[in-house]
Amino acid sequence: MNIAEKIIKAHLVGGKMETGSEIALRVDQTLTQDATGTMAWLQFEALGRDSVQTELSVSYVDHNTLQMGFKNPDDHQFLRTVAARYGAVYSAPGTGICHQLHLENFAKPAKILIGSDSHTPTAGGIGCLAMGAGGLSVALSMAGEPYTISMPQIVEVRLSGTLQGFAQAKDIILELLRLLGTQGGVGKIFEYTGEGVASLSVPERATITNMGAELGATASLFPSDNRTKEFLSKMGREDDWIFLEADANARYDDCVEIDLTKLVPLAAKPHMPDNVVPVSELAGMKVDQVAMGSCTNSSYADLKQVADIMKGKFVARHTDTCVSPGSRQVLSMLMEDGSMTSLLDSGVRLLECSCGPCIGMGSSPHSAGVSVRTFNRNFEGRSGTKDAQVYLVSPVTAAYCALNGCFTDPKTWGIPPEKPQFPEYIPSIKHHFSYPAQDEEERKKTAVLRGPNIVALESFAPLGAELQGEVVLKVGDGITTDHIMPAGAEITALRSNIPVISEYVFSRVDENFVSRAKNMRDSGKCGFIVAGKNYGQGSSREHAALAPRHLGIRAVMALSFARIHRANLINFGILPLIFENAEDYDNLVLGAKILVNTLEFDENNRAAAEVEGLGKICFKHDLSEQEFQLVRAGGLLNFIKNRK
Ligand code: MIC
Ligand code: SF4
Repeated sequence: MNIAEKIIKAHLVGGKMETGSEIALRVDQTLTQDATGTMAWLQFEALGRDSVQTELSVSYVDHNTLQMGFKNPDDHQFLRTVAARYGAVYSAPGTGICHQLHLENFAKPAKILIGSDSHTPTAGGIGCLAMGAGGLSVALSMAGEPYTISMPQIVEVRLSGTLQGFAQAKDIILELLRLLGTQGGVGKIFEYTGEGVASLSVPERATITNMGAELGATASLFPSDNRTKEFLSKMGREDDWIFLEADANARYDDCVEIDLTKLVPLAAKPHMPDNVVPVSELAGMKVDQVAMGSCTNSSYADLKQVADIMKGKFVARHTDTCVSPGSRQVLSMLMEDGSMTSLLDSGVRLLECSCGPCIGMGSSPHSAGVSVRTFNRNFEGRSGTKDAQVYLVSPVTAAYCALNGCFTDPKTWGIPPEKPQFPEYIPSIKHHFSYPAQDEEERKKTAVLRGPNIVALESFAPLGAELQGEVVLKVGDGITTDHIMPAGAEITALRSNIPVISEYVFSRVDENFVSRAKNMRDSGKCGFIVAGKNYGQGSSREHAALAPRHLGIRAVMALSFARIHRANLINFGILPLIFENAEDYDNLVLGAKILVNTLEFDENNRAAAEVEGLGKICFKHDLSEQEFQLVRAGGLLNFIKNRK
């Protein structure tokens, strides 16, 4: 068996391990973050459990840490008290980014982790099968329900040789994105093998597994070997280590080979993570901003290397350069060895240990600015500046951009920096987490505090026999959840208030969408969205399904869907329908009047719609029996309540 099969087998509570068939998995750990976590916790409460049922659940605050009014602080207070009430660990704002913190403090080899964030697979760097999911799916995991997915294909990524020169772990995953594209990982787990694996430390591996999310992959996995043991013991967690490797004769569904010796520094150009070219091709381009950090590249080693390169030199005057360390642990280590002083002396601005600029929480580039980032996403507008041009690179490349004020050819960079040795763990970090009382009776005394920003959940009607309405929006390929439900400081602060955040759905794509959808809904009809390929790629934010559902959207008709978003649509009772004939996508225009008879869905996963003036259009739907029941019930919460 390969590693994925070993972990899945040990957690399988339903279904067969055959590619494509539905499997149910026991969940060991969950993580939530504030932007998706308030909803997840409200949903958990609605499930009526007295305690979380997992080995460990952690509630992180890292996305909306700005406190420019009551909204985010209300969310933080709710998350702190709800964690104490139901038995989760709480990580306060400023402690760090959920994925970096989880890797350092909690992730374990051979466990299953489900997180309400698409970059949860970061923990695959330590040999943990970690998957991103919508908040409601995570709420269910916290309530002790198994997590259901269709059995992915397991793809081997064989790394030969070792990295040379200025190439870094980031360049490995950028190369994979160049080769496979943002849809190349849908329905797949990538498992890393080969001699190159041993040359990579856990944080380097985590950079790679983190950005597997940009391939659309379900998860990415590294073995748990001596490097893993070394990392865990440096983190004071040697006892959490176990050996985990694929069998010598393990089988994989497919194989991709990457020769590490051939890799050069790469960059993803605007506005997609798979738009990858060698950095040398960009030489001469002026850089207005450099931002270092995010859950992809904010480890000690990442930032230490940057500090080593910058030592005694200065950031170009026109290049606004900032760093957000991944955790307090990382920050303390950088302070202790003097690296932080040298970064600050070079002119780097120090931001809080949080997501920050990655999700448009401050440090947006100026209009039309070129921003070079060590992050994982460069979708249009995500930085908070609509016409910014965002490039994704490794920390070393970012450092040279900051010093030179422009992209330069790596051949001119001189001698590559040494790989830093990982310092010893700083035990005081433990004090930054709040651990719940052991005793359930004690926990029950905790009052869950809800400020006005926390708005109660809405309940949705079940699916009727007929869905009648109109196409209220037509979009093309590659629509991301950032297009559907934009991020940024003001909008993300509304994540706990669905009626209000719904006003922003598709606001950057079509400013009349909301009023069209509401008119349709208020006239008692359904809204339909027509979309191209990979609809809903990117973030796990369920608001991209929940808010459209609030606006009366009952089906999305697309050429294909991204995995997590598809699950979110189903969780909130929206039908994901796939065009049987691609030409029908062209024929179905804005305003088309549609009637879907939901009783006519047949066992061959086919559905049909009657379109005025066009006749019958056929759709496929790949809903399992259970998923279909969820949609029928009007969503997962209704389904669970009915089951009771
Ligand atoms: C992101 O990177 O887009 C986010 C913000 O972390 C999201 C979660 C969210 O929207 O809150 C993600 O990737 O899942
Ligand atoms: Fe935070 Fe950015 Fe990572 Fe999302 S991708 S978890 S916003 S750092």
